[in-house]
Amino acid sequence: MKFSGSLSKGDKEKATYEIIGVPFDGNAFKKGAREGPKAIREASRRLETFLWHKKLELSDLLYYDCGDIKLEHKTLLKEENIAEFDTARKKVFIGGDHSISYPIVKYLFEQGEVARVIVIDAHADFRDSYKNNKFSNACVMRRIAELVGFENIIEIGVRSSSADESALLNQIRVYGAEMLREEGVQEVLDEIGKGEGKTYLSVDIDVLDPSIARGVENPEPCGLSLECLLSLIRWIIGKENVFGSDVVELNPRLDSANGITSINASRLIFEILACYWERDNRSSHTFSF
Ligand SMILES: [Mn+2]
Repeated sequence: MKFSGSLSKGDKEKATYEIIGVPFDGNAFKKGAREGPKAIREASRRLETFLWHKKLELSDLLYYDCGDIKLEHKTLLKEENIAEFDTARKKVFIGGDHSISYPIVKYLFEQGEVARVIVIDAHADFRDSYKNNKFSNACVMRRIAELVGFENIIEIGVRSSSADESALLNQIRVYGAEMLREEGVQEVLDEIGKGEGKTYLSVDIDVLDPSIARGVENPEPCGLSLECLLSLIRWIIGKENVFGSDVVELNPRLDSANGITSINASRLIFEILACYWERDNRSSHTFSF
């Protein structure tokens, strides 16, 4: 099953954007995120194909769902897996646990397609090692910061880290969940300012409040509303030169019976694709709902 609105295989050359599933949870503690891409594709078909707030049909956006990267259960995602995709098309990767972001960013960074990384996540993910695994999903932003430079990392929505991690966070830019709540989203966005060069955007679905995103390995209280998250996405993709993005950490085994976390994740992917399209096709951007 393809993500709702995908071009058919016969028309895939018309695609401007690509969706790629990464069914991998080898670096997560609780397993199940490998089933994320399938659950998100199924959930995408439960939503209308007409984006009411943007007056766009999904089919207007011209994207192709390439399916999943073939990975054995314990095989790490490698840069070679990413290399088979054409870097001319903007991408959305569907995880998978958060550790998938590292090989993706590493490959794109080495191709000159990433200069700065913005992550929207409840957790800092800044441990040097977790349970003897330096590539754990709990270490992913530390590894990425070491790769692209601490000064090129922005974390938004964070509300959890260890004390050791916290001591290092002054080397990157962090806009915590309470800051978004107290100062307002727009004020925080103004403070972030526009970056230079290409940006990679990683969205951990656990940044949402657990009441609307139960299907995650590490739910963290006091999270963002979906409206807040969508505003962040609109601003970031509207202002930054975002070449690639991912939506990670959905674990359908832990989701509510009505699959609301999968629904919210697919709604988020609709927004990312529509924002790519608006940036490329509309001269002015609106950030209202
Ligand atoms: Mn997280």
